[in-house]
Amino acid sequence: MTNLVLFGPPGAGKGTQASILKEKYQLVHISTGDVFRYNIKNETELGKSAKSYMDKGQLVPDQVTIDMLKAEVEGNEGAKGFIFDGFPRTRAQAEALGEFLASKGEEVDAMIALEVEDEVLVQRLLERGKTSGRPDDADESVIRERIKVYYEETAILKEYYKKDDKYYGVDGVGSVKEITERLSAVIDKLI
Ligand code: B4P
Repeated sequence: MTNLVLFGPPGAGKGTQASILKEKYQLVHISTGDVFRYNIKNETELGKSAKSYMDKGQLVPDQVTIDMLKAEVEGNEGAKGFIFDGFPRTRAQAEALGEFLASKGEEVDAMIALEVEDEVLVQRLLERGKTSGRPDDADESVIRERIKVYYEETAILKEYYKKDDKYYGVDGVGSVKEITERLSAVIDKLI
């Protein structure tokens, strides 16, 4: 199995690229953000608990997110591998993912990080906010809060995967096609 973590700050293009790469490499794409949004739309208990955090640009509590991720993986038995998009976002989530995959004789093969500067992120998300209907894209202060949370809680995970030589950084600025090519160059060496 191939297990990839697609990493980067909010608006780096994780979801955009994961949707392309899942087809190209026949991997299952799990976006924690998409699963939360689906649950919010369908007014499930999970959605109700996630909404207040997401609308403010904060992270949903670890245990809720970890349990959800495990259920998504369990629901895709027989998969050739996974692209984890938006997960892990904290050290506790990274540890839980490692333990969970180890219990199946698996591991994270690589974290591939999309590197994009903050002002480009803000512009991309404001642009998406004009049409997406996402409350967390509509307001610049919420976008800046999401980027702040990324630096405070998530960016440290680069070091977590670097120590096991599993970290790959990729320039996330350019056309969608160019970035897919950069990511594919890394993945082709792993698969
Ligand atoms: P996510 O859904 O993961 O949202 P994101 O960080 O905004 O997405 P992404 O980087 O995928 O951006 P995209 O490709 O769409 O998270 C939302 C919220 O959910 C979090 O704030 C948190 O509250 C909660 N959450 C999710 N996971 C969690 C976890 N593990 N723990 C706790 N809470 C969690 O691209 C953005 C925009 O850029 C798009 O409009 C796209 O068209 C554009 N774009 C992409 N590539 C481009 C390019 N090359 N050039 C120009 N524009 C580009």
